[in-house]
Amino acid sequence: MDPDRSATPPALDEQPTDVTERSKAEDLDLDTVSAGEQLTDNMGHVVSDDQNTLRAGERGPSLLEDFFFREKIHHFDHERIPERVVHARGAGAHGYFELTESLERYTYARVLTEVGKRTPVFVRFSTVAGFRGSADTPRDVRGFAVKFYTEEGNWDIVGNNMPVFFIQDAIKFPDLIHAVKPEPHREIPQAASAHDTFYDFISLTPESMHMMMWLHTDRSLPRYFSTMDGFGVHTFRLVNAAGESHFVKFHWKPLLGAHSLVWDESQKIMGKDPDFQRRHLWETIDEGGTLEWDFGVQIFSAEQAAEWDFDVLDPTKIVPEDLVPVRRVGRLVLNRNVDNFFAETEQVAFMPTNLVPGIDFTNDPLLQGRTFSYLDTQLSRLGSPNWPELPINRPLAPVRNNQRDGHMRQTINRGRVSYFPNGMAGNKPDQMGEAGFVTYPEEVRGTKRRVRAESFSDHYGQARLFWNSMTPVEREHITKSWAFELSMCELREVRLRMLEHLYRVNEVMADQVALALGEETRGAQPGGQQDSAEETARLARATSPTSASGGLERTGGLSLEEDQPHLAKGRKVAVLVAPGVDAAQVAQARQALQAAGAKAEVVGTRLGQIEPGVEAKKTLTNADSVLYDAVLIPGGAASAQALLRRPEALHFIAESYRHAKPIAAIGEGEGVLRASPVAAGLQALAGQEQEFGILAGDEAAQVLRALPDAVAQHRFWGRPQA
Ligand code: HDD
Repeated sequence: MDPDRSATPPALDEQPTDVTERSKAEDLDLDTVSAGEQLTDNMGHVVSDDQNTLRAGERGPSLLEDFFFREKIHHFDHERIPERVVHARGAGAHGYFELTESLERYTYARVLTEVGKRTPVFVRFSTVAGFRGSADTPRDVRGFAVKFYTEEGNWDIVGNNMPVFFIQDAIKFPDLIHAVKPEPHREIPQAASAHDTFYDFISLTPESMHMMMWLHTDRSLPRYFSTMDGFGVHTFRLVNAAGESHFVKFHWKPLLGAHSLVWDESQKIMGKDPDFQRRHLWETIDEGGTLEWDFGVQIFSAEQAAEWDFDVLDPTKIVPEDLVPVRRVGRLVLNRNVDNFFAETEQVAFMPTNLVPGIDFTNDPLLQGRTFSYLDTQLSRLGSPNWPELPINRPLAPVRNNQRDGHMRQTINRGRVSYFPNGMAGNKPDQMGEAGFVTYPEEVRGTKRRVRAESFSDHYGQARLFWNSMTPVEREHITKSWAFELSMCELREVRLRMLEHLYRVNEVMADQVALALGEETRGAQPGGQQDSAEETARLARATSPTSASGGLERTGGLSLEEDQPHLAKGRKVAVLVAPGVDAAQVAQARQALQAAGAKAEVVGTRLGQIEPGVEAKKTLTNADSVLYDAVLIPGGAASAQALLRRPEALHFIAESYRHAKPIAAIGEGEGVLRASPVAAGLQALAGQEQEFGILAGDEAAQVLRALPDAVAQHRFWGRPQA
């Protein structure tokens, strides 16, 4: 406890039930300490010398009685815990959830009925396959886990940034994860699905095909945490005060829209800044900003679900938004960084079994299996059944039960009674019947069998629906991603098995991949010119009939290119400068971007003050275009000359161009742009530059007026490559 605060933890019965936005922060404060003046050991003894062991004689042996030494080394020797078996790499932040529309008609959960109430939350984002020390931006699914500290106990939505999953039954989860993790004989490759064991498994698991289509879009390469969707994945159940049940799918829709990296960029970021996304999360909040999502629900009845040609209990299926639109009923705001990564982000434990009254499970066999795994894993990760007492995990709702003892027990339970029924404590704490969590009384009948329901058997229909709902650019990215990943598989038999599946999803896509793999095509893709405009147009036209889609051929809500909000907020623009740069233009750029919620970062030919008011905290040596959303080259003859002499500056521009990012140049800065390797591309664009995100001119005001909109646009596809 922080000596400055001198707070005393309340006895459990007195813990606050009036949950407010601030209350989790106050709760954590009870265990938060700041560095003090005097160094002590863990027993409170003030330390005289922490840098020299106690020894017999200046050059003699160390003494066993040196309890300061032993304690320090003992603690160090044990300061690692097992990383999460999946989702090991992640970052998190605190914030709140605010309901904007009551769902009283469907549920009696207070968190979903009390409009305007701010419930504290902790959110952790993660990759799945990589180890804890891996990078932020591999091609992978992202975890999106939200813990609501509600007054009725903790509620966790342990979701992903994709709405479906690879497998239909939890018993296959260890197989899936063993296949995707580094291969066991040589522990290669790290944080990558592009290898034999993964595709060996996937090629023999056709139920994964819909999820695999998602994995091969840029959705598996989110730009920032703040530009990715979140999904509860499973169909859950809402129950209202009258005991009526509805099904529900949970969604998180980012205010900034869902926007992604491109594959080449994401690979480079893994080297240039492996902490890219967690840094952006930290810096955004540290600078007073927020990350925000709308909370959406798709609510439907069992009768509606019975009409559809797919099973809503099958986690490899979405409920298309064109069948049931997403209703936005709340918002999630992240606004506070952790004080300590290990104590909070590493020790936080999410469980799909953390539900509150009015929200319930369904019989989705993946969800059913998850009800075991998350409780179980915390024991090996956190080491004791008392892990719910950890500050980040403990609820704000009071905890009163007869559980006692165990490693690292913190709570001091008064009294003689730790059993029920009891006469000595008046049968307290009592079971509350209908006032407690009551399971929805679903009628269930059946014969015990190890089977997969027939209604789960369509594995390609929604994969096709997904392909049909993509734009030409997205189709091109999907095809290239398949070509890359399968080309990394050394075993031809694995590649061929995968191609068979791709042909069942879409023939044009499969032919393109077959071409890239040097295999026979099947006529859907004549010519073999992968990148030609003709092929792109053909890809755009290609659709295939679907099934398991509620009769839809395509649906909204799947594309990253259509119907996404476009805001410049949270974006970072590199301003390339050298001595002699026009400082007024740099100031103007900073202002224009700030007004749109974006940031200008000066990247200099060297560190430090370049001109009055222009300080470079980044340089051409330690920064790179992949870390920015756009680039600006301001005027100033000497600056432009110096930039032209630096190959890194020209590479910066060329790569921004290739990754379809906005490029702006003012005055002499335009000369740098036109002399860079993109010159030929720019010539081909003559007259259409602005349409393709190239803003160049002598008028600073004019260029800078257009820049925030171009930054918001995110990417300008289809530029001619030089
Ligand atoms: Fe899981 C962690 C999401 C299926 C077993 N899972 C974990 C995390 C997320 C998900 C976001 C990280 C939580 C955190 O930040 O601490 N998992 C999902 C989703 C799934 C899913 C969306 C399918 C819809 N998971 C799933 C299955 C099993 C597990 C079928 C086991 C049968 N997941 C685990 C786990 C983890 C975990 C081993 C590792 C660390 C942890 O739980 O706390 O128990």
